Amino acid sequence: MNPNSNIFQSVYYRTTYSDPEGSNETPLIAFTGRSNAGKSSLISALCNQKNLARAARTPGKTRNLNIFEGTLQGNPFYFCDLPGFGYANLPRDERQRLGKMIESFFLTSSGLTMTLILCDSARWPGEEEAAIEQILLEKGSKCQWVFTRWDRLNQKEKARARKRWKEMGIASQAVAVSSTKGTGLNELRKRIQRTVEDFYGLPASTVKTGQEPAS
Ligand SMILES: Nc1nc2c(ncn2[C@@H]2O[C@H](COP(=O)(O)OP(=O)(O)O)[C@@H](O)[C@H]2O)c(=O)[nH]1
Ligand SMILES: [Mg+2]
Repeated sequence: MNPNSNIFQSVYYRTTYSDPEGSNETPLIAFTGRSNAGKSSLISALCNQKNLARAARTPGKTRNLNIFEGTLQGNPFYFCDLPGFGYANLPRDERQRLGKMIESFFLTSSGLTMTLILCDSARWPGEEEAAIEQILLEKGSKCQWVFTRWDRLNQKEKARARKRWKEMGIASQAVAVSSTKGTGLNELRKRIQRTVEDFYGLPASTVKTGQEPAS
């Protein structure tokens, strides 16, 4: 096997759901965060496919759940690109509809196995992110903090961000990523892969994921 191959290379766009329904037979990995947090870019970068989530890349345009499918040793898994919350330019009704949809997704989606909460590294997580984390904690569902656009921060800002994660008690689980530079992507791939392997009761993979660019 090519040592640089990655299971996410074969992920493809499957469908758009306007109504979040899940099946507990297939693990679903959700990507959530504010509009513009970098969800679509991260899905494309993780999968080494520049345009994978492009349809959903105009801010505020991802108003449905975009589902992507991949397989691990023949076992399917889904990625779900959720609509971004906090998009100020949307009409109130539409914002409320989206808020309800996201909440109902987290409350009812039965296949939900892991949720990546994306937050721009230049911001602190706010009420919305905390509310999602709370729902996941109550459900006992896995939560992964991802701090995006890490390439935009200088050393001082990076140190400040790391300090803040410690204060929040999430330092050990937070992963800083740059979809443009590739920072953190292998670490995240490993964590997602492990989660899918666990779901199917597979032994942990020994596939090499390659060198991580320095952060
Ligand atoms: N510098 C930098 N820009 C990024 C990165 N990830 C996303 N962006 C930019 O941030 C904007 C929002 O990204 P997008 O993936 O559409 O966010 P979404 O609304 O959460 O899906 C786009 O202009 C991206 O090009 C990153 O890692 N580094
Ligand atoms: Mg998007």
